[in-house]
Amino acid sequence: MPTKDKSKKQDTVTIHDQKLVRGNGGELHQIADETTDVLTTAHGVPISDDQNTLKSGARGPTLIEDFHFREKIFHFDHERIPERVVHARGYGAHGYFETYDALAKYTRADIFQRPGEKTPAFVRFSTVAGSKGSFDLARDVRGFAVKLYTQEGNWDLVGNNIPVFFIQDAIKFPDVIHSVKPEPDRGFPQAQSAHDNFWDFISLTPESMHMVMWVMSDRAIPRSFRFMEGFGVHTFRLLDADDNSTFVKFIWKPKLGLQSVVWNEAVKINGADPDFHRRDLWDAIQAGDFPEWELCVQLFDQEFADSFDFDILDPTKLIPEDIIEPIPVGRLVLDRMPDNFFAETEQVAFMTQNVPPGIDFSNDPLLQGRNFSYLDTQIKRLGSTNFTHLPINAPKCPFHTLQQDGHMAMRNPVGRVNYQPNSWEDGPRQDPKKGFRSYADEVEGPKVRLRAESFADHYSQARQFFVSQTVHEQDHIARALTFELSKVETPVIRERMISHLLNIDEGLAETVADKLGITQLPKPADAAITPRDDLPASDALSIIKNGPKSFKGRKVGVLLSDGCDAALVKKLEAAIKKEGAMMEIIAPKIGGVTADDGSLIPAKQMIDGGPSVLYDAVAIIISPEGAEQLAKEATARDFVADAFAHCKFIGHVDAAQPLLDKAGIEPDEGIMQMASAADMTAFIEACRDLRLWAREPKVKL
Ligand code: HDE
Repeated sequence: MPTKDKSKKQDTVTIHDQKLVRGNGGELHQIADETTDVLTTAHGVPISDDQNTLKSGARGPTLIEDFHFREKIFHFDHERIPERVVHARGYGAHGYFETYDALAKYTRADIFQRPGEKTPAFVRFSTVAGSKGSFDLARDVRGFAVKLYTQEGNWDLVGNNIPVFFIQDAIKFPDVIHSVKPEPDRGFPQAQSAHDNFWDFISLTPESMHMVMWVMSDRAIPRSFRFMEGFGVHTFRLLDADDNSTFVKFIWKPKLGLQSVVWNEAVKINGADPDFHRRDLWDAIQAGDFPEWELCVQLFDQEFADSFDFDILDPTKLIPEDIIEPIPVGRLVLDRMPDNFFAETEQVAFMTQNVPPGIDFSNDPLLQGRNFSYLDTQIKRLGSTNFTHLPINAPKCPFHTLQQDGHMAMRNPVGRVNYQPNSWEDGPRQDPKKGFRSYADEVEGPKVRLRAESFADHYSQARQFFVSQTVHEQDHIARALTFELSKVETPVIRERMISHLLNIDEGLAETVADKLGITQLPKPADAAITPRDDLPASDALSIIKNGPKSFKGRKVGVLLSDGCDAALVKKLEAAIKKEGAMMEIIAPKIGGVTADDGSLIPAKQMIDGGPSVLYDAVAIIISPEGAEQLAKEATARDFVADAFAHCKFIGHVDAAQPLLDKAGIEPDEGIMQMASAADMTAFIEACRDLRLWAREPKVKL
């Protein structure tokens, strides 16, 4: 029987007669009074029987008088709140932001004034299209929303892992989202863009072409939240103490480098572990392996904006890092999981309009629309204007509003003053010096519904993205487009997409057309501006060129059998640990294996539950008998065959050869012998490349 953990003392405070418990991060949560071990109703009445409803006789009807039953079921019936209309599936973690150098030259934002200062942060990663219960490895954009609890108010940087967006004007947002969500008549497909409605909309929306190239790349199937970048997307402003403005783009760069899975792997991971990304973050943080990102800024002035090839207000364009180098200004560390998923990850409310003094908006029409949308959506989802009273959303700096009442008001004003100006001494006052000021942008012009001509080039950066990729990444883009369009049932939509691809890269258009069986190439789509083919390739756009330099934070799946070489397992474990990587043991039985020295090595996974798609590299340390037995099992053969097909490094003992042969493995430099400690080191060093891409033409990913 589980016993109560008496060592975990709770830090409680009482405010307005209400007992609150302090969470690990200092935030306050409401709790039931834990001084009693007796189960009570929500009104505090002790309960004598929680197993049976009140009935008229043991076999009689239930009585309406049973207030305990009524309250219990009533509360259960109301447990759900509406899921987010987009980004419904998400996973969050707490941490902090640490400022590097003072940025006072550019901004008065308090968070950037004192080197070394730590600001509490909460981050929520998400997919966009799928519902709350969908799988993690959908081909999709990932949300990267950061709430920074600064000393001058919350700053929400609500970004994505892709630096551009599908549309240029917020008025098109419901359309793009409707098109990607399940089709309204049939209610499917879930969490997928591979269907007619999405590609119909996209093929009729040339401005989405740049984003589509990113979404068809491996950026849309990240290996982990820990290995992806985050982008603020829009151009923002920094304002100094005198309100001088500098334009800024925000980028989060993962310390562990970039990494994605391959599509065939993604499909299998979704079956093997639909929670792959959330489990990965949970495991890393629980193991004390805290993920980190550097916040980088691309700073530029009006003169640059006027001379740049594209409009800096256009959210379908980026500023290549070769043109404006991102400068690191601080680091984000995630070091604590929420105490309660619902209270924190689900109820957190991000809003683009949450900016502190010193940070301001640009006129990007998508950002302007977002500033309008995010407040609205919180009311729908959280049900009250008082959603800022929830601990996860409340500022952690001193604050004082004159707002009052409303549903579920938990922070109620004391005293007489609830208006301004007033004649009383107390109560908050506006402060023109300290307060938030908008940049005094000169605005004039007729009231029109127009798209700026400077937004008209939809293909040049799409092409730049494509030519910046390695051949492997280009091949993945071609395959992704082929897969997605193969699920489209209406031929004209497929052809329309080929006509856009012809404006991006002819070779790409021809490859995709050929795979789709389109023999006659359509005409290139009409372009408002002739697409440029002179934008230089940029290495920052490739994942493979920005991979890790070590195998740190990655996971090796180690397949063992009875009779395996215990000393070798220990050597491998040491090499993995030295690199800062993780190891998970897979065995024919969950109980583990008995090694050659008689020791019992426990397993985390049974072979059926631990396919190799869950790991970055695999090692096979089995006995001759084990190899013979495992060679007969489909799951073991798949374990090896998949690792090979996904270009992973495979370390193995000699005895494993029969299993490798049965799995159809052809030797190459990624299939490595394991007999000594030196072999283990060589194996882990090879793993730093993550995949042996040279194998790819052979296995055709
Ligand atoms: Fe969002 N978006 N969005 N979005 N968005 C929401 O707000 C919206 C856009 C992003 O983990 C909603 O609280 C409009 C771009 C993230 O809680 C909603 C437009 C970018 C999250 C909304 C955009 C994003 C959201 C739904 C076009 C990247 C999840 C629930 C004008 C820079 C935040 C919610 C979380 C969530 C509206 C476009 C990122 C409906 C109208 C571009 C990461 O308000």
